[in-house]
Amino acid sequence: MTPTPRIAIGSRVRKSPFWNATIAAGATEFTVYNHMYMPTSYGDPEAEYRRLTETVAIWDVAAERQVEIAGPDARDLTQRLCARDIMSCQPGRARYAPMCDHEGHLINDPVVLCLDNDRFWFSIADSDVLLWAKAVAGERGADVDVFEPDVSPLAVQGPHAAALAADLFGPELIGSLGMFHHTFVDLGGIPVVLCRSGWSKQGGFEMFLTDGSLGDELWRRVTEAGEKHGLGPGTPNQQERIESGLLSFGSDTDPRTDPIEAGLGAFVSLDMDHDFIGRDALRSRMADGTARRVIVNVEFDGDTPRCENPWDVSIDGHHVGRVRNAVWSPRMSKVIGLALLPTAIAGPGTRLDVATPDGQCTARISETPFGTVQG
Ligand code: THG
Repeated sequence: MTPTPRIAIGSRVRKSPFWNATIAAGATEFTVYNHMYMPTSYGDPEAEYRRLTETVAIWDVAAERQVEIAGPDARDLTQRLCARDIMSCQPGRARYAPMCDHEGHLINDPVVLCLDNDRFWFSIADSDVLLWAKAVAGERGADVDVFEPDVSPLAVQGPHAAALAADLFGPELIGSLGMFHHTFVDLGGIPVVLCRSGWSKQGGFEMFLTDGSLGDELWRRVTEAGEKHGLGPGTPNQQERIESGLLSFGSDTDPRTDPIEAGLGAFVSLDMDHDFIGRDALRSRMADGTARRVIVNVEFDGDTPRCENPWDVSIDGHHVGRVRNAVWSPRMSKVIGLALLPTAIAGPGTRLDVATPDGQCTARISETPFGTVQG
């Protein structure tokens, strides 16, 4: 058997402040995300899924790097960069805000935190938003600073996350912190911005550590407090997020996917008066029906290998699109996945032939969200 290749660890790709802690906790696999290493496994996917859905997991998501925009024009520039209304976003609130290029293609889907009326953080998915934001600011002559602050998110996700957070930060604070609300807190000398957010539908919080030298200390505090809540290590979880319908930019999407095709229509403020990059292109794509594709849920009839490259999908021998992700779903007890297909054929029930590296297999388009109707 050919050996599985390994990714070399070196100084060009940045390490998270939680790197040592994740290695000590037994991380076995990393990916490279925003030019940083990010853990993707601790070697026991079943235990990690159970922790996330039944108790609480701690995730190193420092690779969700921050881009700060600060200064008199910060709100205007942030709005220009985001396809969702930012003008009405108040300090202490955050918004999941897709970003487009001038052709209306999705280029990132950050969580945007409004820290103050003239200060925003883009907590980014895997693409170079810092360069893009600097270029747009420079070309527009915007009166802002655009830079990367010393900020590293650490997530706790799962049904016991709120009880854990209450132990750490106090029940009053946690009781009053709504979804996508955030606040500056000092955790016994560790400065964090605490936000109720995270890339799962299990509930949870993200602690944006604002002093990268305190990574080990924050990890230790959280894991000690988490012991009685059943906390253990985990990572952004492909099984749960596909079951729950959360987008993975760059994995589910290709370079020409627009946010409507990606299922983010609810987070795009197309009718807003304020202009944003890609608004006109998106409006005309919508008007002439050229938003021709959509990401659909699929259910496979049997097992599949790991989806390391997109798999061609055909119907009656005609190529129609690609499956971009497939995982075993504990909730559905079958392999489920996501495919980018023409809208015209994307109705639930449509049968698909999928070419995997192990051979042809069959699948059907299922409902969104998964499990809502039995077909
Ligand atoms: N947390 C932070 N930064 C991030 C992510 C995160 N940056 C990259 C990546 N994740 C961005 N992707 C998402 C995708 C979905 C959501 C958050 C980040 C999300 N969606 C909810 C939903 O779709 O139901 C709620 C959206 C809403 O109501 O506005 O939470 O996880 N810091």
